[in-house]
Amino acid sequence: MVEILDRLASREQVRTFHEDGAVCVRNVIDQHWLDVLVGAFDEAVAAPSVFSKNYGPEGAPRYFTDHRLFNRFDGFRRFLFDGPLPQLAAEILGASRLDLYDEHLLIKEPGSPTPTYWHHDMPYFSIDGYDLASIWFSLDPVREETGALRFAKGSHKWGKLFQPVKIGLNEPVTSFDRDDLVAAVPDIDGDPDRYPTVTLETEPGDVIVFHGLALHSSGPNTRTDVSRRALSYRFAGDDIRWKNRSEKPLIFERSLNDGDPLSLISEECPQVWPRD
Ligand SMILES: O=C(O)CCC(=O)C(=O)O
Repeated sequence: MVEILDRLASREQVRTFHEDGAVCVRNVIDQHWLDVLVGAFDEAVAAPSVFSKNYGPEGAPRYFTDHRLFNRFDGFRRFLFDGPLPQLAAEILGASRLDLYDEHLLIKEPGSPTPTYWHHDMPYFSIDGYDLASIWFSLDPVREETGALRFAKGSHKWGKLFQPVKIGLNEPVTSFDRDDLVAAVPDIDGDPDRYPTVTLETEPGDVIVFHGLALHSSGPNTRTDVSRRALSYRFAGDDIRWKNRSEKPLIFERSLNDGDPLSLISEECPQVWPRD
């Protein structure tokens, strides 16, 4: 384990992540990095990749998403390798090494009517293991009415993998062939006593760290004057290995064999912690 002198997460925040599956850490990204990212977001929106999508209905303000940013845009590259997020993820996971699995841009434009339906991330990804943390943040202040993330507390410890859904539609993604997927996410909103939730509203600079098995959702962006420009990094820790879940991985051009380490595709999944 690399010794970290200036820690970014308190013991209490680490405990909250492991107990609830999600924690908000305030003021992690400084103004310099936020300015870099504003420019990088503009460049990414202007040059979508083959993986970009609009999750929302045609003609409505978009729920625009894309992946694979660091090797196309210098601002994202610098932020990934020189910014604070890998250290934060390593502290919270207690990881000795982290590889990037995915970068996910998620913009709910002003007035975007599209919610993010309840899901957890692990079954969408071509990996197995437990040490997977996502770090989500927005360049804009995020409130419940603009699409703040909600989490089902403790759901990462339910020991279940739920059927992936198209997150703007709540329809099953049919290409997955896992036999250990439990049919559907339960009705979390319909039974708040059984499924307590937490909504995490953020300011620019705040980040939410959540476990790859934590169920989460968000509402539409009901404000017509504010965007919700968000980015979610997926950091894979010590026990994560490749696992084929469908004919073709969702956000990769090629596959590995089950059990392979991500270091075999370090161009797409570079080591981000420890830093060289
Ligand atoms: O931004 C959202 O509303 C959803 C984010 C999400 O599902 C994720 O980061 O895994």
